Amino acid sequence: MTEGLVLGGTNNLFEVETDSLVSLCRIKGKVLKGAEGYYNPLAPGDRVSVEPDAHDAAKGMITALLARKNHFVRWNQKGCAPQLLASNLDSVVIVTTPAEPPFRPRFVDRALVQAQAERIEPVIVVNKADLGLDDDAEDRVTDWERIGYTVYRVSARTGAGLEELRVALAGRLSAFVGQSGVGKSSLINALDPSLALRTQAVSAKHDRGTHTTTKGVLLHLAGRPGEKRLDVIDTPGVRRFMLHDVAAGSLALYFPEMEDLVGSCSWGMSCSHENEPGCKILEAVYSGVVHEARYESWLRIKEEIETGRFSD
Ligand SMILES: Nc1nc2c(ncn2[C@@H]2O[C@H](COP(=O)(O)OP(=O)(O)O)[C@@H](O)[C@H]2O)c(=O)[nH]1
Ligand SMILES: [Mg+2]
Ligand SMILES: [Zn+2]
Repeated sequence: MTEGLVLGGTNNLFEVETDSLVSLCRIKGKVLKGAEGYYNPLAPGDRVSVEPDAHDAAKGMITALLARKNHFVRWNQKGCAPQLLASNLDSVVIVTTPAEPPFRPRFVDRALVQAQAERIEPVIVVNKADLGLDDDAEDRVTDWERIGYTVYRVSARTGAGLEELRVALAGRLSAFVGQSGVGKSSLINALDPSLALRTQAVSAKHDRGTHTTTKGVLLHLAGRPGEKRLDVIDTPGVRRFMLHDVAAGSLALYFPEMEDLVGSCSWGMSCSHENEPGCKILEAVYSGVVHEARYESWLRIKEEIETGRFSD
């Protein structure tokens, strides 16, 4: 029995790395203990026990899932189940763009909440900075920085900002998440030019990227000489990021600028923060401590959790 790292896979066939050998593995038996209830049983970053095939070193059987440190999940509405995007992360890199596809700050706000709920450090990457940020994008990016998030403004195309990002990710396992076409694969390529991931032009017709990455994959990127390597997971582009396992009542705890106000409203913990007099969160919105757009994100996510319907 050897311990292996899941690099990728679909259905019941997974690429598992043991030492430096990658083998194609199936799950032994019908269910993998600890992996029940998800859209997919395993994600890149998972650690598993592998029984090597006695006759073929390129094959094996997955016999057990080792305990996860954390997992990054989104609700898959079509599949009606939580979808594992990556496991055992040190950081979630939330990639967004000022344009092409259009700036979607609410996607970022949602992914921030999910990362926060899993206690995984989020990092925001504004790719395609070469296209320029308009006032609206600049305003939201500045606000994320103000409330304590780290934001990197980069361009996979020109290479701007990539040095700092690479240094920040060295020695860590990070998952790149974002809508299709924001440049996740391009960024991963640019961080290590020896890789040749497939990137495709944003389809002009739909003004969003075509799905070139249909499954997640874990890649080891070489750092500069003397630098630690970067382990990154390229995740499939998701159009909608719905939350999983976050209760409406605790949502404000995952908004750092609201967190400390929870419980201090006149109506205490029963305040809905929507119209009550003496609501400290509404007061914070009026005084600018909470950005109106962030409050709007909070409202919509709360509505989504309460109704089960995506609201954007
Ligand atoms: N202008 C500009 N285009 C970029 C940049 N990074 C990626 N792209 C383009 O955006 C498109 C989608 O990139 P891709 O990496 O496939 O996105 P993914 O779906 O998130 O993996 C491709 O046409 C890339 O050439 C960038 O920094 N600036
Ligand atoms: Mg891609
Ligand atoms: Zn309140």
